[in-house]
Amino acid sequence: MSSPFVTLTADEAAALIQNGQTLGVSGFTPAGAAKVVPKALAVRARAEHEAGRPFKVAIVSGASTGDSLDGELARADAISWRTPYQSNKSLRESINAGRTRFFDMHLSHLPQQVRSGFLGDIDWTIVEACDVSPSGEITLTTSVGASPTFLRCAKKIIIELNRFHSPNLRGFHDIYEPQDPPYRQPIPILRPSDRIGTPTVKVDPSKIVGIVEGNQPDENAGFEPADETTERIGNNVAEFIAGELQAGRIPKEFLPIQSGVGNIANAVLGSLGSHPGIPPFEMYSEVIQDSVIKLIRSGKLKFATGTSLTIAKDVLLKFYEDLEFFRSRVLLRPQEITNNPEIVRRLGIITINTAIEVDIFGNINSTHIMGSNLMNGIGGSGDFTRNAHISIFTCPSSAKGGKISTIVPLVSHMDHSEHSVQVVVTEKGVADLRGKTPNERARLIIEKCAHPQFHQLLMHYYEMSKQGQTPQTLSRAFAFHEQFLRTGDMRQTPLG
Ligand code: 0RQ
Repeated sequence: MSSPFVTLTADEAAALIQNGQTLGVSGFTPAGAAKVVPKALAVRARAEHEAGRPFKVAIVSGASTGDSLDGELARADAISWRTPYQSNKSLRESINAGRTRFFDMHLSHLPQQVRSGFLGDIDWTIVEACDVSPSGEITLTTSVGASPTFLRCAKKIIIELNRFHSPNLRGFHDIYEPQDPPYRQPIPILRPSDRIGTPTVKVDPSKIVGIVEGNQPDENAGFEPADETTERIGNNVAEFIAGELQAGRIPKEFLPIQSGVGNIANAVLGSLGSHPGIPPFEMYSEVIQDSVIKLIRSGKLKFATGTSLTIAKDVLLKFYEDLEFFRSRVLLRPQEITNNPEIVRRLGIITINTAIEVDIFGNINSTHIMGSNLMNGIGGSGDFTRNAHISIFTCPSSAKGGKISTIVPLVSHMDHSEHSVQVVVTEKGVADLRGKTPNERARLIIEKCAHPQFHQLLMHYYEMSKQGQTPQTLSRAFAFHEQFLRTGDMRQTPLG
């Protein structure tokens, strides 16, 4: 059947979008992100600016996107405000310079906040798809993110039909949008592999203004091979989990794993895969990375569900070659479902996320450098951590060539409080904080996780503060950070 939809060029689609409008875009990481229309929109924004006219749009996505979206639009100074997560250098600069308003939020919250109108109207949604039926059934590509909600709530829809992706992806998505309170029902996922929704997103076809055809791979950056530090962190996590299993604190049937994004997360999964004390397992996570695909092929991972398939181009091409092998082993869901607190708590997920810094009481900063500058955002780490069976945070014990201690007296920004954080792991060791008082936590974190270069300084701080339930010397709590900002090195921090 021929398509009833108008075909547009990327420039024609971009010309429809007006200054001041809000766009809900597909993408969770660069996987499945809209690519060609945002790039054309950046060109349009530059032309408008040159003509002396204002042109900025608001961007709401699933999470981060690719450089064609966040990067091009930020460099064109075309993003008025942005939520909920980003990881693009140009956009980060624009946010930290105050040119783009950014507010962070837990990723599971986003779709409900959009539906409730907290973020205003969504004028357009631009969603990447691998197939659109004449009746408006959309098969998404390598991510689901918040696209089902954008597609339902937006006034108008532009589809990027990306021929790079296999049209046979139909069946890899499980689309389910919960009803909003007070009509919400229990979400009926009892096992990671349960399917509860539909394979496609059904929209009112009259809202589809046009289809832009393209053929572009996702713009995922590859991973660094595991180095000594990330490998040690990975091994420490695997040893800890294997020990918990042996001690009976994780049931013998094992529990699903969630793992964040990045090089450390990739190395941790590699270590879990090769540890003989860890049985074949399942993942209930948000991002499915390269290492996950490797583990599925090896048989160590039985099933993985997430909201994005964030894998390198060559890994994705091989995935498409073996699509039938993966059909029963990989499932993509909306971020509202992968990150849903109800399900995380019900399934008893073991969560593993990354910190920028950790304080001696177990509070975590995942988002800010030296208290002020945004790195990426909280992502799904809060959704998972707060509701985990066991919540683990990892980071190297030092950063910037040893000049920064990631273990500090008090975090310079707090994303996850000591009440949600159970285990801290660096390449030096594991601090199991469960059942420990703040005083016990402080000694344990310094002893097990801090870099030896900072042991003495941290112990000095702890000893000089030793009073009350949570010992703290308020006037020196940020002495490490102040010293870094003054000299570029925390190692000679004066504590007085
Ligand atoms: O700097 O980029 O200049 O080299 O921060 O650090 O060690 O390379 O680690 O890439 O895994 O990122 C927390 C940011 C870690 C990430 C964070 C500097 C360091 C380096 C990056 P360079 P690494 P990663 C999943 C769930 C969000 C929360 C989460 C993240 C750069 O994992 O955004 O897990 N997480 N969400 O040198 C100054 C410190 C530093 C520091 C590191 N203490 N002070 N700089 N760096 N520690 C995400 C989703 O939901 C989609």
